[in-house]
Amino acid sequence: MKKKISIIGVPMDLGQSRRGVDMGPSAIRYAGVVERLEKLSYQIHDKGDIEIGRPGKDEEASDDNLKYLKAVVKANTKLAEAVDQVVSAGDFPLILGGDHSIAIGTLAGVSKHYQNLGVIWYDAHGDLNTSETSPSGNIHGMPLAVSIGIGHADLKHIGGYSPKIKPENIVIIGARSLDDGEKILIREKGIKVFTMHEIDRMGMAKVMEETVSYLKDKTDGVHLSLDLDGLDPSDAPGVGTPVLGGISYRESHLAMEILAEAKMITSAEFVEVNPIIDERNKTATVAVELMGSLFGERLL
Ligand code: HAR
Ligand code: MN
Ligand code: MN
Ligand code: MN
Repeated sequence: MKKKISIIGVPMDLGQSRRGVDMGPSAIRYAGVVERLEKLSYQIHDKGDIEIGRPGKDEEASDDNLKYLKAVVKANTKLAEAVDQVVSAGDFPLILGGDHSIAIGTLAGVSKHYQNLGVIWYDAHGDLNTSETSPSGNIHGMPLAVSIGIGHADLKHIGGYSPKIKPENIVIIGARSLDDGEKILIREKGIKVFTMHEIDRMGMAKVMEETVSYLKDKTDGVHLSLDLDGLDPSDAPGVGTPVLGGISYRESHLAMEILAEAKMITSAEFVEVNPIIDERNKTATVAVELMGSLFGERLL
């Protein structure tokens, strides 16, 4: 029987300040995600988009440095339910963002199905802020903290339980823009991080091999949360918060290929594609190409 992948789009951009990532799911679909994965002989079920709606004008402002908190909670609650259903049905959930705050809902839907879910966080950022440490109040800078049980109660308790994941089951890859509070949390919790320094020094192959062996024995499933800003802006220009000196296109393919070989990824999301600032849908196209490698495409 063909392995089934269920796609869920989350057209939401309220977790950050630049409008446009709400068009990410469309851009990724137009870049040919369904066709690409069908070629690899998966059975694809595109479940369409989670309905987000328009927030009221007064919704952005928040007393507690959490912009659009209500709207983000609402969207992630719906997403958690949709993802839960996909996993219950035995399908592989592939989530298309949307800003990275949607990882809160994805992980809420996935992690209840595992005793020890691992998470690979492929990102220029740590996304480990809280309302106290966030320089921006943007919730897309907080989802990893929320998922280990640190942050606003309404965010933590999406899905009805907290925490979703253990700090020792996380690997961050590609970090190069970490806020002070995030650095403290990383040290305090002992979170494994391969910054750009380690990627340059060790090479991506070694980084991924160490990631795989770090997670293999202690997890019973691994979620890949891939923020396109983990890549260098020259390869992925269509992101809201680009940071120079990122992971290359080729290193990213290698990373996905090593994950495919390891057969360890059980759910994935690709987030932060912003078509407004992209160049001819380049970033969405890169996302689809990386999905190809993740799901087993080979050059020969
Ligand atoms: N760390 C900064 C903040 O919290 C910037 C976060 C940008 N985050 C993303 N997701 N694009 O990784 O505001
Ligand atoms: Mn991110
Ligand atoms: Mn990022
Ligand atoms: Mn490839």
